[in-house]
Amino acid sequence: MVSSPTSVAAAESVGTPADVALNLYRSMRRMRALENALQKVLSTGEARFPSYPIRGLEATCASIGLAMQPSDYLSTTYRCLGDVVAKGVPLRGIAAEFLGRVTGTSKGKGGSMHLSAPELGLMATTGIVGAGAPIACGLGLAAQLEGNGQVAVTTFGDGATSIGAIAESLNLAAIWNLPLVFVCQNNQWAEHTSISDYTRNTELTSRAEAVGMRAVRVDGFAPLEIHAAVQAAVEEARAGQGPVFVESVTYRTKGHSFGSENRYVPAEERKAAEARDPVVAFRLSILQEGWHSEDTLSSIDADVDEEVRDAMEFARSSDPTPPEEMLRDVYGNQEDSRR
Ligand SMILES: Cc1ncc(C[n+]2csc(CCOP(=O)(O)OP(=O)(O)O)c2C)c(N)n1
Repeated sequence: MVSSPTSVAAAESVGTPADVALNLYRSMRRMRALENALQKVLSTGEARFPSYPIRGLEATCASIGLAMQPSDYLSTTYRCLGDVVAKGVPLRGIAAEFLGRVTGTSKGKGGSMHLSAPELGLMATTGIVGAGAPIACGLGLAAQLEGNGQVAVTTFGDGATSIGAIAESLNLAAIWNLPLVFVCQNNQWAEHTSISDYTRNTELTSRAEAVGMRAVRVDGFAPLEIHAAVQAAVEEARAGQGPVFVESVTYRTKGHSFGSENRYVPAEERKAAEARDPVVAFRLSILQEGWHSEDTLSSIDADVDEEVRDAMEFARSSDPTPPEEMLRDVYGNQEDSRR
């Protein structure tokens, strides 16, 4: 059964549906444009780095940004581009990190899978499937002990819900009533394995409900619905009412990583998802609802394209991270840790 959000009141607190729609659109458009620019760098061979496409997930990612305060904590995965953009990390720092430049968020030595910007609440980006959840439990516990109203959000794929770390984190968060929101970006594939091939029960909300946590399942192609659910979950967590699990059902329309083939994905399924492209479809529905004009949306598109052009130029003109940087900020480097 698809459960619905218990409250959409929180969504109204950030403006009218037209305001929310515009903010979501801008955020989704920024992700799309940056991803396109980074993919171009890979296609032309200008640079090489691991890249995990977020195409199709933009609405889910954008909802996080609107719901979180800058001081709230986020832990995310290697498929992090959208989450990181949504969290408010400047595009210049993201582009530079992907390209391995000293001006990147992690001085260019983390790369595309290891961005972090603690000053903006982006605490961890990890390539270990499911590892963001126990980190988020720690962040949630810290927030609870500090009592300053901070909330932790963690995002992960559907496959991660079959990892022990997620099961343990859900239980811990529930029993400790942590201010924590679990956002499952259910793109229906775990690398080469489809969801129905690795679990009998594909209603992932049941994983959270089993430990007594409120869980909601939303359509990953419906930006306002996702936003309302995530916003309500964050508000609940902030109010001390405990953790919430949000499952957003979307679809991965590209290969697992840049350059990997996806012939194993049923073509008709992929085509159906492509036809629902959240960025394109949402732009159309904003116009159809009469919320904003073509001029307004085109002006956002132009601003975003310029912002991405500037970010890529900034990254390209920054110095590559030198090898000697690799041993700095390393835990075992005593000289460095004393500074
Ligand atoms: C602990 C661990 N096991 C296995 C892997 C290899 N691996 C990398 S991505 C991936 C699929 C994860 O699928 P999902 O959680 O659905 O996330 P998605 O990539 O679809 O966003 C796997 C198994 C890993 N990185 N970490």
